[in-house]
Amino acid sequence: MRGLTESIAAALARDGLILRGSFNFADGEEATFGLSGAKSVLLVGQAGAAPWPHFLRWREIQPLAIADPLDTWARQVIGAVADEFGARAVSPSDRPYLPFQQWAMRAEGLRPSPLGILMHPQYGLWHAYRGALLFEDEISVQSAEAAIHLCDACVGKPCMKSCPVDAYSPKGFAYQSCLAHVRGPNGEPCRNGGCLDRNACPYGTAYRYPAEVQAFHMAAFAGL
Ligand code: B12
Repeated sequence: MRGLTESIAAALARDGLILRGSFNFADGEEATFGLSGAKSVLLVGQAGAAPWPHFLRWREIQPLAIADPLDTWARQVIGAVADEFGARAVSPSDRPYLPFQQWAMRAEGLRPSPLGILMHPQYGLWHAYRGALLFEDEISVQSAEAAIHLCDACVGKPCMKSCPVDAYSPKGFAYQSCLAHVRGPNGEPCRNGGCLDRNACPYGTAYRYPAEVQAFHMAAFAGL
């Protein structure tokens, strides 16, 4: 018989989504996030742009004006899986923000790249989190070992050298400089093909999002 996580993974795969590791809250930790009752967390996300065709098919039958369509789609499909398996779903866009990256570091043993995006040993920078399934019963989870952190071996750090306005630096992400450039007259390459620094990363290139997908995310980020 298939185990719970295998059955959930199969349900998520219908929409191009995958399980991204799991962990159990320490006693009382869930309450600090306003998630009383939750014991186990299963992260849900994507490798590469696998959900994109599923999202597009859904988008075609939605009203033209719909706020945050990708978030809305993810909430619907992950919410349906939560209902099917007796879980509660939360989203990375829920307010106040839940610490999805910290959860992912815990669940998958990842560390941040110099860009802030977590570096995955297989997917590089081309992955994301779309939700989490919370269970009231403790699910037996395998504790994550530290993943190989590819940035440690990357000498040239092209991700720190490709942005025309040096938005990423050891001081963090200069979000306003990035926005001004992306929206401005010289921002067309970023608008059409995504963040130049992210695209300069040599790892996980087989999972790189197509230009169309990157343009969609950039438009959402820059409010275009
Ligand atoms: C707010 C936010 C932003 C803000 C950051 C403002 C700021 N300086 O705080 C802005 C709008 C700038 C932003 C941009 C992007 N973001 Co963002 N963002 C978030 C969001 C919704 C909340 C972050 C937060 O405050 N969490 C609460 C704290 C307590 O949790 P945390 O785990 O400790 O948070 C970590 C992050 O905040 C991180 N961080 C701080 N500043 C920045 C800046 C960037 C660019 C990133 C990636 C992370 C990051 O450091 C914290 C410690 O680990 C998260 C989803 C989530 N719920 O976490 C996505 C998230 C961090 N973003 C993500 C991504 C991919 C991006 C982009 C790179 C791409 C995009 N979405 O278009 C862009 C960058 C634009 C570009 N040049 O391409 C992904 C990262 C996935 C991964 N593989 O690691 C997340 C997890 C969303 C997701 N659905 O997967 N983001």
